[in-house]
Amino acid sequence: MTASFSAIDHALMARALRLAEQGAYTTKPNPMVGCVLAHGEEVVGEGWHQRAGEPHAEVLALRAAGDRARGATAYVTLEPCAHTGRTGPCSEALIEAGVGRVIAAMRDPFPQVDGAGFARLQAAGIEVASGLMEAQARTLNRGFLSRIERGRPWLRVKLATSLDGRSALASGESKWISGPASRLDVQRWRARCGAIVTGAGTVLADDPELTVRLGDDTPFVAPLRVVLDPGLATIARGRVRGGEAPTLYLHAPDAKLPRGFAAEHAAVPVREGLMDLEAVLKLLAARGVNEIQLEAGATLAGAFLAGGWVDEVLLYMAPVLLGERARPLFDGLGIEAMADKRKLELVDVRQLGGDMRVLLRPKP
Ligand code: AOF
Ligand code: ZN
Repeated sequence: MTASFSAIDHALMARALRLAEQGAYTTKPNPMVGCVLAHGEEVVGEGWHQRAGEPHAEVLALRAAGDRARGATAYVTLEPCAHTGRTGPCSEALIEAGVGRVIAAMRDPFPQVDGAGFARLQAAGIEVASGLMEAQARTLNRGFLSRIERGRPWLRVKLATSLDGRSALASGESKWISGPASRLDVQRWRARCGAIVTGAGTVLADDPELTVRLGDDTPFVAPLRVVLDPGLATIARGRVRGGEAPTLYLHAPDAKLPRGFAAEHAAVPVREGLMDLEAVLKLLAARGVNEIQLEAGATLAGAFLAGGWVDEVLLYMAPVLLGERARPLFDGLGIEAMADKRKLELVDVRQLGGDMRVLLRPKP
């Protein structure tokens, strides 16, 4: 189904991808999807999926195009759906509107679609091609794809570090290493994710609220706050219990639940004093979490990294020195020889205020 694509095709798919991205804070647990309808270079309708339960991108683009959808090419960042979920099948809507051709960036691995949308379009005599700007589309929806294809959310670790690679003083004090521009940027990454995960140690040391505060009225769907607290040591304290977002406590099976404990909670197996991180990830995927942002100390961040669960590292490096007694970024990596060093790949580097932001992906 891969075809050769023209420069116009590329430009219009790029436009559809930019539209899709507008749903970054609101489509969860659904993927971000954009759609452009065009005759040649002339765009006659466009749309993007805004919220789960609301119309899909194609439907909005078809509405905008009206009669001009007939004979148009539809550029969609994900295979049009074939199922009747919270909304009707988009492949059917495209057929009814009489579009002439459908170009998708990628197939939708969602089990109820997974090629069935393409098949339906082709059965109706519509020319279908897929694979245009697929890498970009996969990057955009890395959270959704991770949940559907791997059964676990995409895991991003957010860290603030000094120039000498330290994340907190020996006392645990860490406020503030990075500057205001970095801290606002963190809020945008929080708004994207389905869950912000932290540990009991961070709740006790930093008392974070773990809500999204964008500083304006940009709409977002609040991420679930998750506290990994084997012994439920923090349930009676912490700002994480306040604010406008749900909180989930994950604890050891033998943890004692205090009488009248009202917060949502679930037991997760514990091995050698540490929670089974794979079980944590599975549990969150089952709840529809596409992207996790881990905001925790060196112990938990190190455990996730050592376990091979980290997909992305979002690092804010401030030009300050905290000295040799301060804490590292990741504990427990057990590196003794150069041959054991952990390698990461640079994805993006930029300056934010007086800090440097580095996005990295661990190498397998
Ligand atoms: C599309 N266009 O814009 C989106 C699609 O619960 P529903 O009915 O909204 O269905 C959600 C599923 O539909 C989601 O998991 C994904 O497979 C697909 N999303 N499909 O044709 C869209 N957002
Ligand atoms: Zn659809």
